[in-house]
Amino acid sequence: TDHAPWWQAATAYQIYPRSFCDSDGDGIGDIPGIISKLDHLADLGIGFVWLSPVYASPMADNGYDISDYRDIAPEFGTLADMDRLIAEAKARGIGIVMDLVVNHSSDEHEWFRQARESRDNPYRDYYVWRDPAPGGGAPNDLQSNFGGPAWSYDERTGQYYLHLFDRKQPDLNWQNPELRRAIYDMMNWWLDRGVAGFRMDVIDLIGKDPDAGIIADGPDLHPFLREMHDATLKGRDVVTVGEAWSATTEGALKYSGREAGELSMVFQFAHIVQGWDEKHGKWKPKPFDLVGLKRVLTEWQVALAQDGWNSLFWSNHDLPRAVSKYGDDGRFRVVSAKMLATVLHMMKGTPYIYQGEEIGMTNIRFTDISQFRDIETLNFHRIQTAAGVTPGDFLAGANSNGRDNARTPMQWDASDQAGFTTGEPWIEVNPNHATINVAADRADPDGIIAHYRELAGLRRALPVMRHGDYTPYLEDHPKLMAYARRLDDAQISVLANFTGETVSADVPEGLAVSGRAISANYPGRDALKGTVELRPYEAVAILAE
Ligand code: TEU
Repeated sequence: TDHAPWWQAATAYQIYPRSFCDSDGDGIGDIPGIISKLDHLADLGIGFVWLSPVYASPMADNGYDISDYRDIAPEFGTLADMDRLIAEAKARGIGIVMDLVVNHSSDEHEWFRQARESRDNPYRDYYVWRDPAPGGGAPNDLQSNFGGPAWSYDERTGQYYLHLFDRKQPDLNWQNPELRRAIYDMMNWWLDRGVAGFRMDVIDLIGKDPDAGIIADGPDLHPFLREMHDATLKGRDVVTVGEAWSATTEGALKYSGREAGELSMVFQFAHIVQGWDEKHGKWKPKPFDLVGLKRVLTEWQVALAQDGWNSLFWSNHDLPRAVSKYGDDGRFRVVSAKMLATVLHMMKGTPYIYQGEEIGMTNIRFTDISQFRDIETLNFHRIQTAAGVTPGDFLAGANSNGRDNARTPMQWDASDQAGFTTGEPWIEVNPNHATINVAADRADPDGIIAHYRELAGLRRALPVMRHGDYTPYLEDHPKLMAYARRLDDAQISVLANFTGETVSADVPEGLAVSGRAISANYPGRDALKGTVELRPYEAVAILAE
């Protein structure tokens, strides 16, 4: 554990730049705004920031559609601003991890402009083109993740191009070695500029074989990632995290195993997807099932115990707010936000805080489709209401699981637009910013920020928190989550109540401990033994003494 990489001791923080802090009043967050808030992150004890895309982009998908990988979108700033962000963050001990979106580009990228000119353009093969099916129409029935066919017809050259997301996000053709070389060169260009690593967007899709209908986990995925590693990451002390919705525990080891030579870790989504409806996916809310959630979390903790490394997260820019999904965003908002933090950060892995989670920001309740901005939500609204879903039902689903929940502006203070902008924000500020905001939480020594700061400090200080093994208890209990971490003689026992009721339970042998509460959301508990009464959303982590 002495030689463990730095990112195993780090707490990460995700910034969605569009919604973080606007320095110039245009209603859109920007890089100078981020720089002005670096002290907030340093105070939280953040080790690295995952910065969602800031590259040049027509913003069809808020930057996940890149038109120039070596430039910054004007609404976010300039390359000089980016260099300043990297330097100012570094001065505070914080690394900046860029979002690498290379499964697809924007259709406004120079490569695609060239590619669609003619079938023999040198860039044609940077993208995936196919003839129409023999009887006409799309080459096959692959569907886009944003709804509708994954193929769009391009008049000028009479072929279809593949887009697994919006039609403005054409898939890059990883089978082309020149394209791969161009991406590796670009990655090195950013690494040489001082970025601390990459978060790799939908990286599990790059090895696809669309003719065989294979999209995720294609045959060339791991060979490509090893090649990328050799060409870019090797020998550099950086952190990489691949977004992999398809990852199983076995698959995760292929990416992050010590012999794999690919990535530091992946974002796995099994714990998220277990909460989705089998048939209708995320658009149909399903009652919260703690036993199911624990089963998945435990499976991942156990599978990556000896090798590989977990990422730990409740939320990101594509997901609902943690406290609304897994806690209580009303009466027990503050205690339940702390409970979720303790339970997640005490597990083995690198924890990611999504902006606003550190103050317990909640989902927003929109009443009309016109309030939504997200391309995925708007596309599915069109498709599902045309297929007979009532507007009311769709709204309920979007309010529960839609991506805009995570994208309402960061709530800095109680002023008009929450201190996010002096102008008109690109998406509405949650009206609850009058009470839920950074200034108010900071003013409370017992606030949620203080709780997260403490967890980040414990992670740096305690080897058992970083490297201890994980043993679950009370696995079938529908209201409580319990586990112990052990390393040599050290032990941490964690017990948490996921309900707003008082729950009493007999502490199982093994979990029982007395010592010191190192992370807790109620005072006065420094032992777990016999029968305990857990208060609403109570969580405690006790370090054995
Ligand atoms: O998301 C991957 C992805 O598959 C999403 O469509 C996801 O399934 C959905 O939003 C879950 O609710 C990544 C980025 O994180 C997302 O913001 C981008 O829109 C997408 O890739 C395309 O780049």
